[in-house]
Amino acid sequence: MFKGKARAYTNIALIKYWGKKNEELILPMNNSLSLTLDAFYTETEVIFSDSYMVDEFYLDGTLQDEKATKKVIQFLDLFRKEAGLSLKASVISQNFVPTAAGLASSASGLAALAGACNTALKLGLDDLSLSRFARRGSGSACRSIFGGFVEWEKGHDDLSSYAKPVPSDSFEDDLAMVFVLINDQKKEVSSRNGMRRTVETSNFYQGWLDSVEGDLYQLKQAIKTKDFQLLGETMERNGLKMHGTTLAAQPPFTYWSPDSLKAMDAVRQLRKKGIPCYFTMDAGPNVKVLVENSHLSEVQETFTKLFSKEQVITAHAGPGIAIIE
Ligand code: FM0
Repeated sequence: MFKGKARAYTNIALIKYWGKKNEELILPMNNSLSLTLDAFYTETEVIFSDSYMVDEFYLDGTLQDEKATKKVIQFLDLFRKEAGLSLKASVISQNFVPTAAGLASSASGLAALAGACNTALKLGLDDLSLSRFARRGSGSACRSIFGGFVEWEKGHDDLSSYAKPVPSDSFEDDLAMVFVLINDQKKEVSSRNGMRRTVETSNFYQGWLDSVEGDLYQLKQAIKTKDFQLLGETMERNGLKMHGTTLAAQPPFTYWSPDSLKAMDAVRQLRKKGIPCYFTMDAGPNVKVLVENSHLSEVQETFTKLFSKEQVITAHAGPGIAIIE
């Protein structure tokens, strides 16, 4: 019997990963850059044993169906191949999120599973290799191996596509990210399907590709010089462009709901009042607001009033993957 357990934190991209050039290997079209956060994480244990007849996957105490388990099985296969064994496994995963708000993240989940497999099978993979493996589960998971600011180098093949920490002289310790949780009835387009449809059909996708490198350069400059305004403006612009591409897809779609617009507008109003804060969004209606700790209370107050206390969650920079037990 081989056993391992790991914890990984979720991350939010300031420069987005949007589009793959290789679907099987999950090689992205562009580099991305994220901040790992302390408020949401996953703990995953894996046990490989000859007493299991099939792979099974428990998430938050519930045995998962075939579809959810299939992704996990394919991921386990990568590690079984690396270790040269064929034992079936049981995967027990727990998401730690402040509320049950649909924030369960594939990034933290697959990063934690990668770490657990590495320990269980005594593979001795270093963090860069672990990042490559996590990438095969879900692209954004490769960034959750590391804490703080993290860049995913798109690379050109399996070996060259991985994440690494961005030197920052602890700039991230000055920052907070406020999550505005927006309830939405709409059925979401998954990030996987959304980016595929965009790459294949959106006339705006080329515009995304043409400008993302410039955004990344500016964002790295902002980190280097600890320039919060440049950081925020670049993040907000990049996120808006990503969401712009979906409107020109065939068929078109958007992740924005009326309350997302309300939150974005509130961020703009706060700036007008002299409070520097900036927003970004991912493949769902939630809005994430980046702010310095010195202005955090004003942002929290605004969104608690506009929405509700339960809908506002504050995160700070978080650590990289940890092996537990
Ligand atoms: O995180 O198809 O990693 O950079 O969150 O599993 O590789 O779920 F919505 C924007 C994340 C996409 C941007 O995509 O896709 C980002 C996004 P997969 P992911």
